[in-house]
Amino acid sequence: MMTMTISPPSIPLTHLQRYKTASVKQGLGNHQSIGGGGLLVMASSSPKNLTTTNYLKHVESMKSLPSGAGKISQLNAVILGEALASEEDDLVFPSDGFSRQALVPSPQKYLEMYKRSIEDPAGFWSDIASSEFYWKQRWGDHVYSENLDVRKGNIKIEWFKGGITNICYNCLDKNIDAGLGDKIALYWESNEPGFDATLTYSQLLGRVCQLANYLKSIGVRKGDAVIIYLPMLMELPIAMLACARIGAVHSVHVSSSFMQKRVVFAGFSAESLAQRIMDCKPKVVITCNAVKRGPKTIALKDIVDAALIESAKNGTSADVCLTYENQSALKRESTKWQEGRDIWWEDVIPKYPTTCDVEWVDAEDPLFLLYTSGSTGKPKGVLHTTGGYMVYTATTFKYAFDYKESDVYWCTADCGWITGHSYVSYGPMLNGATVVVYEGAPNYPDPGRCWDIVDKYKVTIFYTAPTLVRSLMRDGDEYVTRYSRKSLRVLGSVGEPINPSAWRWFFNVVGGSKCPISDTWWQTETGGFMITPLPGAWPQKPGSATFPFFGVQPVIVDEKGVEIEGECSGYLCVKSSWPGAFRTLYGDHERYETTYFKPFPGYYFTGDGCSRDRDGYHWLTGRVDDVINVSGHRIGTAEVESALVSHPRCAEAAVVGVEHEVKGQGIYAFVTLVDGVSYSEELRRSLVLTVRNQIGAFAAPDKIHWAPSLPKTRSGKIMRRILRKIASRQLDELGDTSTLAEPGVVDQLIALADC
Ligand code: 6R9
Repeated sequence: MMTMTISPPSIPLTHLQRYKTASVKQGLGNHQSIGGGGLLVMASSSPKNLTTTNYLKHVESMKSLPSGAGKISQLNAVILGEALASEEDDLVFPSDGFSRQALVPSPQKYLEMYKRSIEDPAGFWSDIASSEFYWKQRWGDHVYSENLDVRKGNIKIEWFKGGITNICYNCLDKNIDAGLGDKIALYWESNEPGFDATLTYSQLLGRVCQLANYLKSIGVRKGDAVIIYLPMLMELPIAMLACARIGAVHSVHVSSSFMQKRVVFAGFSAESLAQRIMDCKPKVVITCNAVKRGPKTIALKDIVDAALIESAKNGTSADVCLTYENQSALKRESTKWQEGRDIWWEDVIPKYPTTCDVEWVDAEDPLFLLYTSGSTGKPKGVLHTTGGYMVYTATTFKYAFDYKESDVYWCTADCGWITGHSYVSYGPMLNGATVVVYEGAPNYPDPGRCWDIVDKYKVTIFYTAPTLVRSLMRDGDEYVTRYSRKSLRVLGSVGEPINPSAWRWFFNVVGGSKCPISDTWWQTETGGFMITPLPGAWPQKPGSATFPFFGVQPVIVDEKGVEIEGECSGYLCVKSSWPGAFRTLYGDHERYETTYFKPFPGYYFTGDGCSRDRDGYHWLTGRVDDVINVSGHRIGTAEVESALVSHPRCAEAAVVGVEHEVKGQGIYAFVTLVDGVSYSEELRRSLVLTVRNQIGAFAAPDKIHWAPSLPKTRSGKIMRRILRKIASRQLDELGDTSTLAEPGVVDQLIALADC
């Protein structure tokens, strides 16, 4: 086995220690590891070359669970419809009624499907791909081919190669052909109550085609990159679908964050946008002049202008900046304009025809790039391709939310996040769903806005992030209970571990104890859900993402990369590929292999810690690398540090994550000033502003801790373990400080903790 290239910190066993898990079965016993060999598979319809079925053990515990409900003698269990009255209640069974109508109504049914998906992935996925999607031409002999083992050569993942399709066609034309033309595709709700709009599937197709025709007219071709920097207007999914229709590769950037409540604007800064423009060299940037978030107006185009100036200095400029006039936020007269480059959307797009031929693409042609933080300063351009992503997002959406044609679905994510790609746009639309898109802030004009929207559109599936749940929970139940919410059927959570008390509040108060919660664990890299409840199939435990989705083999390994069985805690990896997996990091396949496949050869390494309890349930314990998860946004500590040290008065900085009541994790920065500079409130503000300007508001440190010097080893490595303990004030757990070059530094830091 290759030597490890990471030195992960020890994983806290918080979940196993903190949460009592009701046992429905004795421990999983002595499983035999089947080792970590990656498979080089060229699969047609033959099963994977597996010698044992031990890999299914982690789901087998479910065999002993009652199928569907019935009053269970199990202590601490409730059935949908009953409130989780105490902290001791830790199993929520689907009711008979819910299970009866569910796509997967029992653990047995899940096991049967899951087993097939693992033993015969080619058969399982090709059955779905051919029955539920349109292919201009079927894929070749191999449904998939993969190598996830760096020891056996380059990492490669391909699904449905040779298959010719188009995801926009599958989202729109195919649904319209099936009779859904007059069904509402998008309900759009403005920041200002009372302003809204709708588009049916046929109308949406018309809008998409107009933009697609325009893009073609300015020379955008298959494979060209298009940067989209739009808030949650209908034009955002329209722009994504238009790119997909003509085979262009979209790259959407967060322009606002629904998830953060108090921070009204939390988008990327001009500098980070410039960095992405330089990386993917788009022909066109699509934006709007401004957006309103709550009472505040944000001039988005100013940010794009600044980014384009910055990128031009480095030799990359976009020829066209297509700008939507968002009239409720800013009139065109007040918008700064560069003649020749800037074009008003409303002036040109409506003139183009409402039909546009589809560019048929290979399943393995790129669909989009999405930048995400890594543990170095440079963001990673995660690349997803077309066919596998299409099949995977649609299928995960359908099963994890137990989708029905009559559902009205609302996901609060911004499309600049992977959640907005997979579960605002593609997954739901591939299923012909009706989707709510909300432009504004969740607490505007007051913290009841979400439930006002739920009632207005009769939302049945509501999917959000724990950070929002926690912040609404703090505002009090009255804002929720004054609305009926009786349409709600299924709730969902994503972005970070949901703590059991937020889960309970979401379940009891928001869902009135009648809605299961799908706590979906997944990543930008995975394209779609990986570990998630199937709401009618098995009981949920507040705070656990439960069991793997079809085709996903999660394994927990120790620091040597050896699989651990049964009740355990370790690093979460995935064995073998799934259709929605990312294929590379744009322009840097080597970094792709190094980051994700070298730490534990034979596996995809997720960067997350995970515990598995004795019932086989998975509990995600957070990132184990140098990435902080703030309100569901991944921020590399190195990114924040490099922004801080760019300040002329900052000599050195070290950033760690700390627990934060609302945001999940907060950013805590230790800052060493240049010699002779003394600390002041003004300097603190100026440092925070530097980070806001360079990365974005969401990355602004919550705390600056003045540090005359930082605790380092003799080889000069900052000991973050100690900084984390100081940041969380766990001063009696500092551990061994003897390897520090200057142990006295620690006392100095503690003394300055509250300055
Ligand atoms: C979809 C998304 C991925 C990281 C991931 C993990 C955390 C996401 C979670 C969760 C526990 C969940 N995460 N969902 N942790 N339970 N249900 O969030 O993608 O922005 O790439 O972040 O978020 O740490 O590794 P992305």
